[in-house]
Amino acid sequence: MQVGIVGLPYVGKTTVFNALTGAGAETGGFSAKKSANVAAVKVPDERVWLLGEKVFKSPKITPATIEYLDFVGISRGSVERGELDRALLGQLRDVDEIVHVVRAFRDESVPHVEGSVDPVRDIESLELELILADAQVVENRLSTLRKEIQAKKDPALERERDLLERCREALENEVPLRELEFSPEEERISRGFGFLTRKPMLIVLNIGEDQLEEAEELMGEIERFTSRPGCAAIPICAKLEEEIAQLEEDEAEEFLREMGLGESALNRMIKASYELLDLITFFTGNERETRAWTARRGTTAVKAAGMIHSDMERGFIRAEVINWRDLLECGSYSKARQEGKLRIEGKDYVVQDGDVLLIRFNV
Ligand SMILES: Nc1nc2c(ncn2[C@@H]2O[C@H](COP(=O)(O)OP(=O)(O)O)[C@@H](O)[C@H]2O)c(=O)[nH]1
Ligand SMILES: [Mg+2]
Repeated sequence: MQVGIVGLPYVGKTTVFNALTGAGAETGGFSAKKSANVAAVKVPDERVWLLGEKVFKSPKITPATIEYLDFVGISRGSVERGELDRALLGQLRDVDEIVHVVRAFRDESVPHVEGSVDPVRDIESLELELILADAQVVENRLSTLRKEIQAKKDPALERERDLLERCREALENEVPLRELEFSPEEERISRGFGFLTRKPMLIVLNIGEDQLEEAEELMGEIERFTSRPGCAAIPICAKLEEEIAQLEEDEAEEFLREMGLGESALNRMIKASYELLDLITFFTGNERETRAWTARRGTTAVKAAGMIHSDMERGFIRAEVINWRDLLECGSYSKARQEGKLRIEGKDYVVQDGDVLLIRFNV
């Protein structure tokens, strides 16, 4: 899974990125480079470690990962001025989710491109840039599509045109595409365009250390954005979390407790991302490797098999399924089987969060 971090310049995008990944990328100052910083983080999930160490006893344990991409700043007018280059936009169109970092911290030494700190205005300006970027894609496709339809009447092309006309109307009214209802076919077509405003968006309100007490109030001020379909928000004190990311695990826990922060930014962001994307985790294991997999809720056993190996999808016979906790209690597959705790499921079985799957297949 890929998550793209966007926002105005100097709002703390790279600081958030460092807090999440511990990558230590350079913060402050306009980055001259056009490409995004990229780093993968392991999804913190004790279940895969428990299964790996106590049940499968495999030398290799592979947690799920999320790749974070830290983009250069987008400011008001960026799209119109053609500042976002093709490669960058292309990269952004491929991400599964957008994290929009919004500045709430006050610090005279850090410039603000709009001259003042105003989260509501900044959320609106960035959203408008994303809307304009999508509108360009829609316009370009519509103009070639019209010619294609003139040359050859094709119902599939007409359906695509109708969809894009609807998109255009929404974007003209500054409505993000997230808010439109698409049929499964429309969803498939729209996915090919990688519309930025169709992607789920997590707003990260970057608050200062001195604003921890005000966090709830500050979140309240942006509620009308965060309560929209496909949106969510969390407050993060990025600068503090960046420092925490440099600490050893037990030191970090101690520090978080002292500051009254509870969970780390990484944990909170990953949880929020999973909820927003409606993701679940399932597991596989044998004597060689224990592994966590991320899938959309509603994924069927045969599709889950396909994530592991295409042969498993093609030759799918059945899945043997057990909840991770039950397997941990039994201690082994053979014990679980003896106790009748392994369920036999067919290819349409909807995989549940925490399932351990053993796929039987034949090719
Ligand atoms: N005081 C304060 N400064 C911050 C905070 N987050 C980021 N900064 C500073 O703001 C500047 C810009 O941060 P950076 O992460 O590079 O922003 P980006 O341009 O959005 O990637 C850096 O000097 C950071 O140290 C914060 O929560 N509080
Ligand atoms: Mg940066």
